[in-house]
Amino acid sequence: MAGRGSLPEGSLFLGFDSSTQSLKATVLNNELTIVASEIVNFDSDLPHYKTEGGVYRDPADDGHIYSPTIMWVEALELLLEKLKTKINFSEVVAVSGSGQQHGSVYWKKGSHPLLSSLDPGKSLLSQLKDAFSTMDSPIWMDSSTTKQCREIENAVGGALELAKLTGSRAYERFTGPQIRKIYETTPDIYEDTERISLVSSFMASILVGSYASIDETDGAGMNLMDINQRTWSKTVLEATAPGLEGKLGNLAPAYSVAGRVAPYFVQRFQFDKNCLVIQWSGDNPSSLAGLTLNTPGDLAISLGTSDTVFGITAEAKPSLEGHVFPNPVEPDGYMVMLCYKNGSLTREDVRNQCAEKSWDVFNSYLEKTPPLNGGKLGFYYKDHEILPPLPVGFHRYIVENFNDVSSDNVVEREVEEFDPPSEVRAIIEGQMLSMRGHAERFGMPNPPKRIIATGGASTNGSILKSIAQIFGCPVFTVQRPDSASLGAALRAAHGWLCNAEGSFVPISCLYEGNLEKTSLGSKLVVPAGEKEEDRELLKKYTLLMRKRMEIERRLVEKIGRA
Ligand code: XUL
Repeated sequence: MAGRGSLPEGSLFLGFDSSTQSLKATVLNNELTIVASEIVNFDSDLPHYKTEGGVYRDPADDGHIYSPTIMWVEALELLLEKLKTKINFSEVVAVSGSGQQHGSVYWKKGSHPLLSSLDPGKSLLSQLKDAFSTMDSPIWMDSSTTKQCREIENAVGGALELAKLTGSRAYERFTGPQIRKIYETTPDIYEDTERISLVSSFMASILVGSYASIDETDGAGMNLMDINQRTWSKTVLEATAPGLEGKLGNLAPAYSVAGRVAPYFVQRFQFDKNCLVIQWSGDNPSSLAGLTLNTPGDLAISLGTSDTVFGITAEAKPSLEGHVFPNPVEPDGYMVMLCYKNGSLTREDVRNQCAEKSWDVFNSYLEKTPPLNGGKLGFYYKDHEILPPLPVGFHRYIVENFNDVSSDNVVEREVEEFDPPSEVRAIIEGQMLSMRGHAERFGMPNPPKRIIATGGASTNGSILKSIAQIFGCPVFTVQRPDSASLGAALRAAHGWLCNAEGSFVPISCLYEGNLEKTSLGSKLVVPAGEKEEDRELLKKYTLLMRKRMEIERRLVEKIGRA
């Protein structure tokens, strides 16, 4: 079997992450050590787009959130310019990337010749600015397609049927409902589109100078792909929009080769002409690879613009909650995932309102308030939430009598506000209790063997301590919180190796027995509490979690999106 030595001496592997707020790159050498990283922040590095957090919010269409497609093109060019000073592109033997999941790009009829003959004397921006049938890319934060979701579910026999077919019931941010909205509301744009890419396959298309396939993992975030066959589902395609299959192209496994890097990049940035572009995938799937998640009892929690919880499983058992995607690095396996829209931006909002706009103050409040927060439970939705499907709003309750865990008399009363330290603890405990409650309901490991935390907020020790107490398991972190671009660089190496071997090779071949010497190793940051008082605390959190799920269900019945 191939070993780590199979990666050629002196070679580099480049991984991108085209996310909501930025485009990042991580470069690994053949020892799988990070040798460079770089970032373009959309708001501050490309201020002329006037995005906030990388997005536009449409005041005229509630929940409609999108990004300017061309900004991602300009960001790629700028990132390569910045990276040029740090690495020699001619040493890169494979490139891959991850994209925010579900976002889509609409190539205008007649654009392929443009894409396949880019002039290295001119910028990408100047050549691709007219290549799209709409300049607006719907992204994962959008929640304006509830109507289309119900239409698609009804057409295939209900939400559970759609979940069984595609791995998820219809979600507003998923690409199928987004495409249907475009088809219904702006049919001329739909008609004028020759190819629909995901953010992932869009960036790969630019790099190979031709339309790249959608990879099977990110493709499962569209409500269009048959999760068992890994082909487009004719039933759902028909329920979504006419003539769709022709606009989607083929699907491909995440570890396969999308093509060689286009001459544009060879001439303008001195890439080697044999440099392989490995299929790009979604950011959560790439994180799964970067975290080297391979044990079914492990859960990953990513705390970023979105918060996600994910793990791996051998079988696809979709339900009305959560998502099943193919595992990007294991052809027969699956990944399971939950996604929350109110992640870092909402934590930041509470920080700004209650903790003097300072993470230090925020953390000191978290440290000085007791676990369980005296029964204070908060629901904080700065944006319309995905899980549960609740609208913008903050809801606060005080749960009483839960100190006696055997009591049936646990009651809550709604209150207007909490004192600032309690508010800080309430948002963190609330987010984690929701993750635990939904993860258990979706059949994820309970308790997990361990949690690996990643994303920006995974550097916050106070938050990690709460995670360990609420889930009752040890918490690990990785060296860099940006596991998506790291995972993409690792997938570039994996794709390169599979290509060199002529067939699929397990990704662990790249690091087996050596993980700790690479940039991929994880370290224990909060051990599981073993004392009697820790067990008591966990029982009380379990009770509080059940109460929270009950209140949440009532809120959904009252004000949730149907
Ligand atoms: C996953 C999701 C988000 C985006 C963030 O389903 O919508 O996590 O991938 O980039």
